[in-house]
Amino acid sequence: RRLEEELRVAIAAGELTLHYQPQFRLPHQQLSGCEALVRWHNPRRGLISPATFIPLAEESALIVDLGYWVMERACRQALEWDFVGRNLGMSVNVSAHQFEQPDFVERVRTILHTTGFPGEHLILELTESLVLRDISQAQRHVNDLHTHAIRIAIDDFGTGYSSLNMLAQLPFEHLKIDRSFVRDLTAQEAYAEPSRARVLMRGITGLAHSLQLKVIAEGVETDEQLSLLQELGCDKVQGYLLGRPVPPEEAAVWLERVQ
Ligand code: G
Ligand code: G
Ligand code: MN
Ligand code: NA
Repeated sequence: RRLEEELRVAIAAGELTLHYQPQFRLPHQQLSGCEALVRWHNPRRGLISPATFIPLAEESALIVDLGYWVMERACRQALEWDFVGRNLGMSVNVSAHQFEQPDFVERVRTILHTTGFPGEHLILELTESLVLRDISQAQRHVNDLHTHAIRIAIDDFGTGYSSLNMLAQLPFEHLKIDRSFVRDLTAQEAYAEPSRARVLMRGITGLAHSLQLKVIAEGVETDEQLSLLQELGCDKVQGYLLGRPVPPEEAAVWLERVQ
């Protein structure tokens, strides 16, 4: 309750910032874009993780305002970094509550209009649990987003229980493999079965490609994971190995890695 109140004030007071984590295309590891990740610097509490305050914001209408704030900020940043001229994509997370607003697409369109950022450089990351709550609304929103050339990624793929159902009904562009799968590829624990994890990963990429979807793996932390993912047909990668989420002033390190 109190934290929620503080978060409301924080948005207005400009205490939220965005960090950006690079994404790379395989096999040559060219930069393909980045994901915007929100951070909250509270003067009293210090840095508060989104893992703490996003779920809190999701309990109220706050997540909606926060979501549009992030989207607009990320679009402006991408323009500043010349994502259009360099053909890069900006990925932004969208919460269930935000996506379910009847005027969702309208608000996104307004952001594109006021910032001047073209929809073809925007990728919205939706978690799979959200989209199935109202499949026909989701289909309408996805179709409307496509008329603005906005692409959609299913985030945390494989962790929900209705992944395949969703793949059947919604035409997305990207499938983002949850990092638990990436971890399992090279897991050393006694209970782990990396060989099964690899078969599963190859199956998922094959399935995705048959549906014309690109596969992006998140949470890539080691060279071994990276080369396995490449071998198993993954199209893009994101993770600490290739770049942590950083504030905009530190993004120059990877922004120059464009071919
Ligand atoms: O960046 P980090 O790993 O700390 O993020 C923790 C969680 O918060 C992740 O699940 C991530 O998707 C989520 N998150 C980060 N930024 C945003 C945002 O702008 N909007 C939403 N809805 N979730 C976010
Ligand atoms: O759920 P979502 O994919 O939006 O979450 C992104 C979160 O994953 C961010 O909070 C980011 O900090 C975190 N993250 C990014 N790369 C890695 C990684 O290589 N390992 C781990 N453990 N977390 C990562
Ligand atoms: Mn995400
Ligand atoms: Na994820």
